[in-house]
Amino acid sequence: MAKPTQYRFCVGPWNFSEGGDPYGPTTRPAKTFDWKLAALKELGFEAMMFHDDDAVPEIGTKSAAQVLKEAKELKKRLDGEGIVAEMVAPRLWFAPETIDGGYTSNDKKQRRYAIDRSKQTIDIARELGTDLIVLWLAREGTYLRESKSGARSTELLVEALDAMLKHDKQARLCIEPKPNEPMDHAYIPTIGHALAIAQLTRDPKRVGALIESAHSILAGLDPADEIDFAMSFGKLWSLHLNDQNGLKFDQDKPFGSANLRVAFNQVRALERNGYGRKGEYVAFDVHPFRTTREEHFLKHLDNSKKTFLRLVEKARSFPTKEADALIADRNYQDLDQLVLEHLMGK
Ligand code: XUL
Ligand code: MN
Repeated sequence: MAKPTQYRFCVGPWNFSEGGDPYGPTTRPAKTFDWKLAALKELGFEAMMFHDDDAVPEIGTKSAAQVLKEAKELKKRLDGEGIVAEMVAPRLWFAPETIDGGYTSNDKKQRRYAIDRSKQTIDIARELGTDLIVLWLAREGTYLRESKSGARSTELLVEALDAMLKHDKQARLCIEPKPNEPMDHAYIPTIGHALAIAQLTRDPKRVGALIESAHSILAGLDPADEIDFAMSFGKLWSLHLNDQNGLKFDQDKPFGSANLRVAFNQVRALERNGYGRKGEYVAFDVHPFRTTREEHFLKHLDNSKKTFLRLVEKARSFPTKEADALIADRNYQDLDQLVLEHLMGK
């Protein structure tokens, strides 16, 4: 039997968020990068994930040479703290050039911008010592179905992925699907879509996926099934655990906060497929509740990690023999109760 996985944890600077939402201003003061780095270490996280402009702030105002210089400096800073850069993701939803999407924009100049910025992200990742590029395809979709062609958009997405694969022969592209928000409909809404589009690219082996629990739930799916499916292809290269209370806006709640059983089943899926054995990190893409006081700023991260580790224990101590006997007897009624009793504990 394989040795139990020692999970390693990751978080992004955006997860120390200040409580602003579309209806109101921030509720906590912004923290510096150094503060976040120290906090992450204190909480026992070993890696940080970055958007291109988390790694190099105000990236749009800097020359290519300056961007690489700052990426190098960041790498030194991270090395000094013993923190790994897990991935870099191009932020293709903020700039005026990406108002109509990046790779699938109807404007050719804007598509060019998106591809160039993605290539620069790959260059930053190389400086930071990671080959993992995460693509959350935020605005690659429509507000209005008739405004873009789905067929043409699929072609354009493949062109963009190919351009990135060609730019660097080592880079691995990790698609993070989400079915909606900010768009009405996104073009890569599920893991199935991500893995299918990989097959149309020039190097399918280097196109994989990142599952975010909340995004699967927003697609009406069980994230545990998404994990099993991606891992059957050997293509789950990163993970954003969090929680989501039904089909609403993307909530990024602490892991297990809305549905402990759904969280438990995600952990079981990770365990049975050996997630983490090839060095993959468990990242928590969680945010503090808006009402969170400054002195409780880090609780959502610490609590997500605690819950995850408790659920690992629950997955490892699950009474498998008893469950197997109930399954053989088609006694799903008692199987259901067995799961509940196990989660509730004595
Ligand atoms: C958006 C989301 C992003 C990605 C990285 O819903 O999850 O933060 O994880 O771009
Ligand atoms: Mn995410």
